[in-house]
Amino acid sequence: MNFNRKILTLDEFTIQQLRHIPHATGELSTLLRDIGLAAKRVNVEVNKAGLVDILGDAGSVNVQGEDVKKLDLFANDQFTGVLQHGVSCAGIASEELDEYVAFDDPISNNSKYVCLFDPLDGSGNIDVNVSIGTIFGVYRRVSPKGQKASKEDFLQKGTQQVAAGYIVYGSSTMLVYATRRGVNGFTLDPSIGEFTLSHPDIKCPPSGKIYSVNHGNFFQYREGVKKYIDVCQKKDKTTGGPYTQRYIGSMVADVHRNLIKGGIFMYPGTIDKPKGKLRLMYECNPFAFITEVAGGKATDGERRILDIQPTELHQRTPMFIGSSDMMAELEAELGREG
Ligand code: AHM
Ligand code: MG
Repeated sequence: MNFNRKILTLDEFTIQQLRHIPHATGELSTLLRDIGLAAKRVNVEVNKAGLVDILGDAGSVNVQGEDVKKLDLFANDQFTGVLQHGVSCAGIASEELDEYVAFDDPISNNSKYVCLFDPLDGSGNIDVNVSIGTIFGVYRRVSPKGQKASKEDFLQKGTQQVAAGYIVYGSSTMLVYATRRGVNGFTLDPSIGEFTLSHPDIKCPPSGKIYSVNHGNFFQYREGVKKYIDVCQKKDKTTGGPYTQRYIGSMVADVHRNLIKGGIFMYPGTIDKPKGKLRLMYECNPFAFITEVAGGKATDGERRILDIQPTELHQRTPMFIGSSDMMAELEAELGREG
């Protein structure tokens, strides 16, 4: 065993990174630590999801006579709970809640940040043991300190994110987060119960060979998207095509893989759902921020995702995200649409 290798935990790394930022108060590192704590609790439950199913399904009562909570609601409670009881977060918004929640107590009212999250994305995959994840974006509040957070704190453009990240509950559990300084990945070491720095300074390769899209909707996509899927499938010496198609149906796992290996993920609008399925505020914006910091791109087909002015907490948007060269190929096809 190599005792000389310094293994940095999430907390150590974050404190070190943020120490260099002028006027940093440590609130962001505290908030990220809180998220790490909730992630560990959710991880424990995700790992026994199959057992919970045996003991009693959501909405039912387990053998101890306690209510069994759906895992996505459990995750929502965990993330909300750590942020509410921490010192950095003035309020949250979640895929699981219709409205944002402004915490109303003296500490929270003086906190610097708000956090928007999808506590358990891809939760339809839990019962078949496929990777799922948590996605979060952190914004500096714009309302004055000393009072409750307000709607405008939660409806900021993605460019205003101070940090964004995700947790993938997969073959191992990883937490990846970005600030403007870079993207770093931490793998949960179950033997010590700590997230440890395993993927420092993640860069999205400019080109890749993986495209991820729900092919079942092919005939519902706009012309440029269909043409681009053709490009992905063509043998071509310059692009290195045909590319490989990979689609887990869990955005966290799909985008994580493409971020590391290079690739493009698409959730276009369809004839039936012109805005697609994914939510701008807590699914697309965090990934757009992470991917851009890592050197990639994210658009809705026309605009940069991060530039979209939100009007509603739960609004949807088409999303195209990934390696810059592949995004340029896609944009060329979209630009040729009649
Ligand atoms: P969810 O928030 O209800 O879990 O849905 C989001 C998920 C994404 O993780 C994934 O990329 C997408 O839905 C898959 O949708 P589809 O089955 O339509 O391809
Ligand atoms: Mg979701």
